[in-house]
Amino acid sequence: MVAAEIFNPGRTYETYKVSVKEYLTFREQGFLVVPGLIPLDDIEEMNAHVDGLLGGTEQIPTVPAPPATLSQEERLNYYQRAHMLHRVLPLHERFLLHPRTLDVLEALIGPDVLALQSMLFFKQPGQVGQGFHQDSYYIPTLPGTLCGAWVALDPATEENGCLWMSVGSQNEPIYPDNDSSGNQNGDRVLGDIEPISNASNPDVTQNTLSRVAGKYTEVKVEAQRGDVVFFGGHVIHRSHTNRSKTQSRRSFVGHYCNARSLVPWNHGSPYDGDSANYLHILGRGTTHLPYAQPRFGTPCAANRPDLYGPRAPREKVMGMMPSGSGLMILTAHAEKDHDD
Ligand SMILES: O=C(O)CCC(=O)C(=O)O
Repeated sequence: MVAAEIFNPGRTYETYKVSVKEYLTFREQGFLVVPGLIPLDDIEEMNAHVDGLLGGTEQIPTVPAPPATLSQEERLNYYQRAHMLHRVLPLHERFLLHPRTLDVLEALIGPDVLALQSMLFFKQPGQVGQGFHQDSYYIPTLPGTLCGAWVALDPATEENGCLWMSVGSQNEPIYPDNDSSGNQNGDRVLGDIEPISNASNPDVTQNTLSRVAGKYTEVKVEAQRGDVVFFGGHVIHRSHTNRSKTQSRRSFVGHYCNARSLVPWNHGSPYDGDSANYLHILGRGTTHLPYAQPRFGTPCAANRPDLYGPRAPREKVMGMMPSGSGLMILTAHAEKDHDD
């Protein structure tokens, strides 16, 4: 149990140890569901906050509050999603840097983990989903180590618009998109890669990434409150409209990468130099690259290296030497070897 008390006094967070089977599952199918990773007390705290936003009793500092004149239905549909709230609201920073989420990321893409983006999906009844896309097209990391952590705040079902993953597509390159945004991302080095069009458009006749997705079996990823779906930046995924008349499908999504990757991305906002690493928070481990401190002091590697800092063993100087039987074995270098 690490730093439970300082992360959220009064609550305990047992360290989550990823198994070899889970590690393999993440690689074999492109995603991994960890049931009940986030304690329900935390989920309820976030849901009360989301209710407060929709009810007008709480506000997003960067977005105008819903006008008081709105009907109940208009109020529920005022927001669809909100980005980067960890930079303005302490609760979102705590969710982005949740120790149990970082435990899993440390094993899947670490040991050094940089926290890049947070998103809150409101997905009320009738609200639309997001068509086939690959997250690494939008958030480039060099080398590509992007991983999403999708936290279910409500039970997510086929009816209310759960995630769908195209299993095996995690091995695909990132397809450049002929969109008009001027985004130059995608794997343009491959000789025969054909750009696609309209990624994220729910209409599969417009979104030609659906042709690539068609090579794979698509599976729905239903989830309970507190379950977390980890998915790599290459896997093709989507979600559908919430067809429930009564059930919202709220979720919190964090995006992360290995802290040794360069990140030429700041959610569309300007940054100095070639990469925006200095604006993203070091969650676990260490790095030779710049990083940011959490604005609201959530404990993580950036401000508590004593708890969450370097995990990688330091190299002991070894060499291959013949043993008495003639076999080559690894042995520590003697002092005199260094002097030679
Ligand atoms: O939650 C959703 O409906 C879509 C989420 C998604 O596609 C993503 O986070 O990349």
